This record gives sequence, C-alpha cells and structure tokens, in this order.
Amino acid sequence: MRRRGFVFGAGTSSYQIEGAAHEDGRLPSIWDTFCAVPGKVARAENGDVACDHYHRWSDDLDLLQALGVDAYRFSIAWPRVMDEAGRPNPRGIDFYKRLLDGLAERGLRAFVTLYHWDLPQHLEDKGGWLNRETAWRFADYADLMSRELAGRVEAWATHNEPWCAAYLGYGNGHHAPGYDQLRWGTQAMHHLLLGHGLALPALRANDPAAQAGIVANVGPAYPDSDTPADHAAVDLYDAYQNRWVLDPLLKGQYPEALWRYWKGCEPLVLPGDMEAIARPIDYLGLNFYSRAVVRASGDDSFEWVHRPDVERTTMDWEVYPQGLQDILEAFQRRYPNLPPIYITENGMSSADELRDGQVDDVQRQSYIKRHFAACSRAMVNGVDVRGYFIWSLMDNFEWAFGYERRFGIVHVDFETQKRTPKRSALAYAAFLHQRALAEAVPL
Ligand code: IFM
Repeated sequence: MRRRGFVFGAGTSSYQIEGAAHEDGRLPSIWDTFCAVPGKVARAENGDVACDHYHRWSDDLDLLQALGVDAYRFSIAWPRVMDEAGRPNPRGIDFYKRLLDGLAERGLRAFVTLYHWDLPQHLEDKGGWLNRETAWRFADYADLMSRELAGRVEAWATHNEPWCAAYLGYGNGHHAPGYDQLRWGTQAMHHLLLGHGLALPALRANDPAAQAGIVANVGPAYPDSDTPADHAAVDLYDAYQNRWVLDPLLKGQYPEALWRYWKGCEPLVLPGDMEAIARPIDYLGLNFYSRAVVRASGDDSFEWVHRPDVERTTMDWEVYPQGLQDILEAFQRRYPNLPPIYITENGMSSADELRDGQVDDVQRQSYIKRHFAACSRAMVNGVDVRGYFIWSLMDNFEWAFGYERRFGIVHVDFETQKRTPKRSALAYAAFLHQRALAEAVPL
C-alpha cells in the first residue's frame, strides 16, 4: 500500500479522545488509575468520556474528510483489544475495523500507533515497563493487531514518544503510572525500546505492505551564551532529550554522555537487546513543538533558561519554528541511516474561545504556517520528509493538564460534544483544497 506524494494529516490518540472507558470489554489502563489519584490531573479530570469519539467516530471522520487531509493518525487502546490472558477482545477490535473501513470509504489513509501511553493496568500490576516481560506482551499485542488489521494500515508506529512514557511516567511521576525514580525511567525506556524491536518482525510478517516505524518527541537546544560550558550544556541536553531515544534506534547504543548526567542510572541491558532495538525501520516519526535554551550548571549538568519576551503558547512552550529546520538538518548530518521522516505531531495549545460560533485562533494558524515553512526549508536542503500531521484534530484530554489546554484545530465543547472547526482548520482546508486543485489542473 506504499503510495507516493507528501502526506498531510491530523492526529489524535485513544485515551485523549475515545471515552467509552467501560464499554465493550475495555479494561482499565494506567491512565484510568492515575486520573483517580487526587492531585495528579488538573481538576481531577479523566478520559472516561473525553471527546466521546468511540460513539462519534463517523462524524469525526467526516470532519477529516471535509478538511481534505490525506491521512489520519490515531492510536489503538491496548486495554480495549486484549484481555488479561492475552486473548483478543472482538468487540474492541471491531471498533478499529469500523474506523479503518470508515477511513477507506472516505479515501483517507491510516497511520496507526500501537502504544500512546494507555498500558493495561493488569500489566502495570506486574511491574509495567519495569518488567522485561512487558516487552514481549507488547510484541504479542502488535502481532495480534497487525494480523487483524493487515492491509488497511499505511504506516504502523510501535510507540508514540517513549521519552514521555519512560521519563514522565517512571522517572519524574508527572504521567501515569506516576513513579519518580530516574533509574526506573531509564529501565522503562529500555523495555519500551525493546518492545519496539520485538514487535517489528510481527508487523513486517503480518502486514508486509505497510510501513513500520516509531515516533519520538524531539527538540533542539541553544546555548544561553557562547561559552564552551554552555555549548557543553547543549550537548548534554541533546543526549537527554533526543539521543536517549534516537541513538539506540539508529546506532544501537545509548549515548555515554547521558550516564555522566544521570550517574548510576544505566539500565540493565542483556545480550541481543541492542540489536533488536536497532532493527531497521521504514520511517521515523518526529513530534516537534518547541526548543530549549540551556546553560551550564554544576558539573556535567544543565539548566533551562526561561527567556522573557518571546512568543509562547499556553503550555508556556516557546514558539521557535526555525528549531524544526535546525533539528531535521542536525539529524540528517548525525545519522547516516536516518530513515524517511514524517512530522507526526506539530501544533500548539491556546486559550481558544467560541464567539458567535467561531474560534479565531490566529496564533495557531500562524504557528502551523511558520513550522511548515521551516520543514519545507529542511526538505529543500535535502532532508527526506514525507508528511506532516497537525496535533491535534480536535481539543482533547491533555494528560495531567486535563481539558483546559486546547490543541485542536477543531474546537470541542465538552458539555455538548459539539465540534466547531477553528479558523486554523478552515485555513488548513483552504490550503489543502488549493493543493488538490493545483494537482488536478497542472498549469
Ligand atoms: O497531547 C500530547 C500528545 O499526546 C503527545 N505529544 C504531545 C502532545 C501535546 O502535549
């Protein structure tokens, strides 16, 4: 099913939009458990209902079709499709079959992520990603889904942002399951990456025409000053933010610098693990939002510099589109085996308000334009970028921040579940329709 042409799309993830937390045999996930712990999620919100996409998926696919995108990126909820014994749950699997049929009927291509953080709670009860066995359970899950959905998926991603799943989930406790031991963060990362490597052969065997890859959240750092110490801080930040994930995948080793920063936190790596992790992938998905400015702090450490008077989003993330070009070109220089890239997430949260039936999210519109321009510059300079997905199709459950941080190009009224395309969605649609016209009527 490999097709040519640049892919434009929009993305979501299961726990953030589906709701229907107790329907059709879905089991609890670590996010259901985490949300129930007082103080973990703003206003004690959770994904029980979210965007009610489980029931409204058909209307949501109509929205995507009206936008004129080529592809939809979504994730499968592992606890919906397998029971505790690892047996398939047909009712859960049917939901994704209906969704994929609905996409095909509308001429939309599917980019499917297997793990966007909603680990079944029963696996967490056995140690979650700290338990090496979970990597094999993940490979079983990948095997099941790629057998069930073979032929309908354009690209599989094993994981979305293992950095967040490992570091925020096990290293600092901001995300489920809420542990805060750095050493656990690095071990969880190792098992997540191992699970990725173990899943690849099944994806390839069961769905040979689909692409198989992984998605990483990346961000460049810039020195606060031109001193050697601040440049060294940039290097260290790069090891922590980018190379911790990308070096094992593309070089088969963890960056040594990281163990100077996190002394004594090396994970237990068994023979054969790194070979499995570094198995070739067809594409690499990159999620890009912002940059860091850092300076040296103490021995072999860095700290963030919060510059005043720069453009920011309501996440307090700096808007720095040039960083996307810089990081794409840096990866191209660094990894001779860099596979084709998809920008699998790019977008921003803003304090959007519905007024007279409209949402005038001018900053998001400009953010998307400037980032896509930066991506195009990297492409002109030789980086093989194959697609660009806006995060997110619609406002949704933004993890520990709950529903207040709105990333969607479609506004969701969480009381009524009414969807309203924001100005950014209308601009994206206008751009995509112009492109379609230009392709249909070449001058
Ligand atoms: O909403 C998240 C998404 O789940 C993963 N990438 C970053 C987004 C914005 O924080």
